[in-house]
Amino acid sequence: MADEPDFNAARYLLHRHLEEGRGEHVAVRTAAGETTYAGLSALVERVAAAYRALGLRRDDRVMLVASDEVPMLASILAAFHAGLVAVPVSTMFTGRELGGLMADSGARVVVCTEEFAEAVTVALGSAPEVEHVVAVGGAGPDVAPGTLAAHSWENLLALGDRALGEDPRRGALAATGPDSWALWLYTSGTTGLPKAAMHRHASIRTVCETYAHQVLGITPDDTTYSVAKLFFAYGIGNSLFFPLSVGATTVLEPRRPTPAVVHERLVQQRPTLFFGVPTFYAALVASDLPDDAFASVRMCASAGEPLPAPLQRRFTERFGVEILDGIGSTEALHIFLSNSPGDIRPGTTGRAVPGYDLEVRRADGSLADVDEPGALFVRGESNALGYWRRTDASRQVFQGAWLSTGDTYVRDAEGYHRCLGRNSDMLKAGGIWVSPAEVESRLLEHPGVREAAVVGVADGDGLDKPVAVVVLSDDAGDVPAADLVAWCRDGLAHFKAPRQVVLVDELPKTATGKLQRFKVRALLVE
Ligand code: 3SK
Repeated sequence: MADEPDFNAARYLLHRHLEEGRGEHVAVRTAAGETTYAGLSALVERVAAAYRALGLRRDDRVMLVASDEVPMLASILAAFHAGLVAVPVSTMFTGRELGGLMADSGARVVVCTEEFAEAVTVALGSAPEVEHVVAVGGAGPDVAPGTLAAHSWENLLALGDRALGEDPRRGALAATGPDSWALWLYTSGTTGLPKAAMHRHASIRTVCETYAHQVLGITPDDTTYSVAKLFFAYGIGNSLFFPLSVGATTVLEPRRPTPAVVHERLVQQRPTLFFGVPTFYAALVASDLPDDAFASVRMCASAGEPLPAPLQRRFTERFGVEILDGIGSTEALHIFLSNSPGDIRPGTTGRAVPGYDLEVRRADGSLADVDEPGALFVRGESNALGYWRRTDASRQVFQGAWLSTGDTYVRDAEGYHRCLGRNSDMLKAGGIWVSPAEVESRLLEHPGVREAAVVGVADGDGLDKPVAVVVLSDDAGDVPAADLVAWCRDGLAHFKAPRQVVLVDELPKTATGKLQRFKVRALLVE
């Protein structure tokens, strides 16, 4: 890409549509109304100018703890526009978990919507480098006087207007290149500890031009709707990058997705592309939504964890729309292996997305044969640059141009891939990484717990959920299993908490005292 010195994702996704005559096309639809490409472009310029007026410089981080609404979308695009790094983080984290990410990222600005003000207040206690907090909506976080500057969203926009009035160059697009940092996304995948995968401006274009354009065949006439939120790699692709890359429309919904909420959006906004995860498709099949609820949708996509074939069949029989199952990763930014329209093999994750190369490797690094299980590696232009401040983990996962996905796969003679599970103990719940070690250490903080082991156990739909097996301390007395579930929900993001705690007298171990997780799993499925 040496022949392309300038590339800015905000221009690619947004401003260029004005030059190409799509300024009046609707970019975003919410329950509250519509925003055109021209309106969004002007808003992004104001926010970018405000960031500069706050003193932010190239590559400074802007953390977003926000629900899916226009300010969240505009804040991300404004970070790209101004040459800053957008760091959207999960709104499911506790204040303590968020504080760890804030401190790790070195963010100078945090933008937060009102629902998360309390968690951000706690988080700020461990993040002394944050200088500005922007509150969207009602009351913002509690900020001790003299520690940092608190702004409302309206004040930020007014600051942007003043900055633009004084010097219009404050609104100029930063002279970024394809390799400039654009986006850091925290993931617990592969090694269990949250770490920021650092993505370039060019990677954003890559995921659009590969999966979105060549597999989904997205066009300006599409309207996208994703139950995965913007802070996920899956969600930011579905709800921001893909629709805006072609001048289409995105539907944003700030509320937690439930079948009823999704139904409202389906009826009111008539999306044509729907993005879900297997757990959510299972909830939709179990819901009382009318069979024509998906009438406007031409294609559904699924990722996060393998979609069981019976669930896929039940969904399509009931709602009349096909689901394309695929797999991506935060490190690869989006989906690199997927089924395609007209070429769906239920129970498989399909074939390599055009633009990506896949290898199934044996433990010694040689290529596995057809039908022989091995570790899945992917090579593609959207692979992250590495993890921020995690050299060991980066070297383990990013191996030259290849990325170790951490998944065990088998490929058949026609190139269709089937997931056999993880190479490690990590598990996914509802498509989100859960580190058993993190849940176990929360359980061990309980005064009544002596030992704990957490594993994934398939539910009735064949989807893994965390379940804990616990040995109580001798003097613990009566500790009900439900109290231990509540203890985890108190101290961890809810999706990480075990759905069930089973009390046992001892954990299965080897002669040398090593936990035998396969035996723990066997205990639970007996
Ligand atoms: O988990 C996945 O399959 C996925 C898909 C797209 C983007 C990010 C992720 C983690």
